[in-house]
Amino acid sequence: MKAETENLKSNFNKGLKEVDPDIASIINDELNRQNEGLELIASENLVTRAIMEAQGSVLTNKYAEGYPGNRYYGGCEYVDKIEELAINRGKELFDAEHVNVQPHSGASANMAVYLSVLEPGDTVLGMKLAHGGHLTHGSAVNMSGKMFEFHHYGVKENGLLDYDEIEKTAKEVKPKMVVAGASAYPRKIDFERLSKIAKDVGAYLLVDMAHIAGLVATGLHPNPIPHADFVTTTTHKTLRGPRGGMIFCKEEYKQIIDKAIFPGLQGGPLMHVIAAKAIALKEALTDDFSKYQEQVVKNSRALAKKLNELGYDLLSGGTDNHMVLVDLRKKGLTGKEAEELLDEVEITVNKNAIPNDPEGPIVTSGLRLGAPAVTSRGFKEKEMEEVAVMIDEIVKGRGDKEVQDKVRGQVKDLVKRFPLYQ
Ligand code: DSN
Repeated sequence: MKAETENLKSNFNKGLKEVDPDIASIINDELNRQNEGLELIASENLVTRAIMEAQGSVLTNKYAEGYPGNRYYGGCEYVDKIEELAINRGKELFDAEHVNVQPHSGASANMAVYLSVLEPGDTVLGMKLAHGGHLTHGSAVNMSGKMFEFHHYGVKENGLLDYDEIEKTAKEVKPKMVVAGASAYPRKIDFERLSKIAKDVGAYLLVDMAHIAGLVATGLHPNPIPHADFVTTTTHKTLRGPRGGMIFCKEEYKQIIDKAIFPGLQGGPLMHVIAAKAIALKEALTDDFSKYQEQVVKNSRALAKKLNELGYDLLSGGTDNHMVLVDLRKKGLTGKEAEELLDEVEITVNKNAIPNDPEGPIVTSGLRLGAPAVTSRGFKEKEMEEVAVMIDEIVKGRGDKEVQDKVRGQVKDLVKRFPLYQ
């Protein structure tokens, strides 16, 4: 028994490779995939070593149900300091009165907001998933759609939000809450107008700024916080932090939001993730981060422009943010086919529905491309143009092994010039 205990304890200071070579080897494969491929998924990014270090720290051992200074566990003096830093940095970065940094994800952040002021069966108006909204904005297969009576707005044929239509629908259905924000919308969103629409019908406004949080933090997209009752975000997209969520609100809603997260929806906060969020927020307050976000938008625009020149239809004709939505119908292949073809040459993208898509959600007629991750590794406009040409070659030369080998080689050469984690 004693020998067994000693054995167990001796594992404590061993490295991953020794304790679990299977997992170590798979992580290494994933590292190589990230290093050697072109990451164009619009919702992904590449975090700094400091963020990864905090996530892999002893903070993972600590329970801290409650909030700083008011916990249900002892030994919280250090995690309190960490959470306070995260809160203060979040408030400073987004000019917010209150922030809750505990949501495990954007999905739980949204659910907590619903639970804070809505009753089951209440009417809510959000953006259609098939037009760029999010699963948690009332999709029938999601808890939000099952618990509340969601009505939906979408985009016009030209891919732009139709604010008059949203206003008309709001007047008809009289929602208790309007949900704004999108997972696939390449243009600026007029939060001021949406706030007016919501106020006129006596509804709360929730803005989910998950995709554009990094742009908002650096003034490249108007900040929804002055216009909305609640603003949610993930921390891992343009904001370039660890995977997780946050909720911003006015001081008057602080108590109900904090209660909705804990004890309403979640138990113990993930303190290692909150530390990593605090680091990401500190990084986001720097000039370097502003320059990075400016480059994200320039890169996304360069990609859009080149694809356009190569004959691709883009939703809304271009982009104001970090993403480009491609309508592939004219090119004679589906989103699923394009995603798979590009995957084979280490270009990672995701298929995406276009408004009124003739294909179902598993196949789709579009692609969503994003600049955040490749910009993190140092790509500029010139490289984005090269990427557009590679995508076009793969689409045009589908089934041609020579073309595939050539582009695979080009991807290798390109990423070698911009090494990532070494
Ligand atoms: N927000 C989704 C995305 O944009 O990929 C994930 O839930």
